[in-house]
Amino acid sequence: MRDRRGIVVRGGCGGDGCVSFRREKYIPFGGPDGGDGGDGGNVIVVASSNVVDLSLTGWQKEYVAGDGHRGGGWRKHGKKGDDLAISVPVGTMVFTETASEEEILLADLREQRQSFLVVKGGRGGLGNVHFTTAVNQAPEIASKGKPGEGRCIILELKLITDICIVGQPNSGKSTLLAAVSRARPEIADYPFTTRQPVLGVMPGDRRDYIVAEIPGLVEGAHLGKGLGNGFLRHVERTGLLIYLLDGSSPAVLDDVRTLDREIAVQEGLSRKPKVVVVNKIDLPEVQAHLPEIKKSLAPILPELAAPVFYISAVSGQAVLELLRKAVAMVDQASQDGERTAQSQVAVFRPKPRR
Ligand SMILES: Nc1nc2c(ncn2[C@@H]2O[C@H](COP(=O)(O)OP(=O)(O)OP(=O)(O)O)[C@@H](O)[C@H]2O)c(=O)[nH]1
Ligand SMILES: [Mg+2]
Repeated sequence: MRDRRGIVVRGGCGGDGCVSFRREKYIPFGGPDGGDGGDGGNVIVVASSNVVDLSLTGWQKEYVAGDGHRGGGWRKHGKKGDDLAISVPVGTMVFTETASEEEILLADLREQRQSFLVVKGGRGGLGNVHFTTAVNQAPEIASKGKPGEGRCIILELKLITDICIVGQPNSGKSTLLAAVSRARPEIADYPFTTRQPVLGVMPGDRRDYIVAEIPGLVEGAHLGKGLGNGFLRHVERTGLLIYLLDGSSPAVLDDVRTLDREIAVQEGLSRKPKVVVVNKIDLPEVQAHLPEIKKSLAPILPELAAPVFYISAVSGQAVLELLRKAVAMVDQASQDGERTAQSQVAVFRPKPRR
């Protein structure tokens, strides 16, 4: 999954204006009639739910819109250059880089079909009709079309999800995702089976919820261990985090602490609502240790402000209860988010001019 990419975009050149004179039988000195050139096409970035990553159309680095056509005689205006629409996944952010390598956000495409005009095409040149003056009634000049704007942009995909399952490798993230949604990620008894974020849609009573799983996080992921922590950018815009723990691990408490440390490295993630989930309780050895696990987790739950569930993603035990709670927390978080967004809306009260 390609989730960050720098490209060069360039608007089309404007078409040249035309030098032409009206020549018709019985009309002497018909005057200039050269039309204007068409404007160059614009480059637009459009969010589409049919696009899954930023591979775009291969390894192309420069995206150029169509050039405007030349103007013609009879005051004919040249055709406008074709716009170039670059389709990107929903959740793509468009940045530009300043000279000091600081990234400035230009647009955040959060909704299907939301678009952003990145660069404009050049203006078409003027035909010679515009150059007549009192002293020059037959100008033989027209202006050239302007070149389109050019710019380097960085596209970065940050998935927008409701629930994101994070955990150590092999804890059963893919199994849980497959149990709650139609997604069919690869499930296998070895670490790092999942190497890319996987999305699934979970049908709810009031709406569908997007559930995601990211590849396993190990201790030191922020230093590049395992598959690294680059996938955490996809967790930034989730409503709820599920900390999925392997109940058969010898030290479940250490696992949750490690996981929380790795998550906290990414700014803003430690404030997200969380649910701690201990998986694989169908295994007899986990059942035998369940009282110990519960006791060991007791002190960390208030720290994380998270409820805990003991489930089996394979047998489905307690999965429904987990989902009910998760959905309620997501709804609550989105209501709170709406309330803060409303309270932040700027209200302009312009005073009447005297
Ligand atoms: N007994 C039992 N086994 C489970 C359960 N959940 C997952 N497993 C098994 O644990 C192994 C790993 O499951 P995955 O779903 O691939 O785990 P993952 O967390 O996605 O692993 P990675 O993608 O490698 O990080 C598989 O063999 C699953 O069958 C469970 O509830 N009970
Ligand atoms: Mg997996």
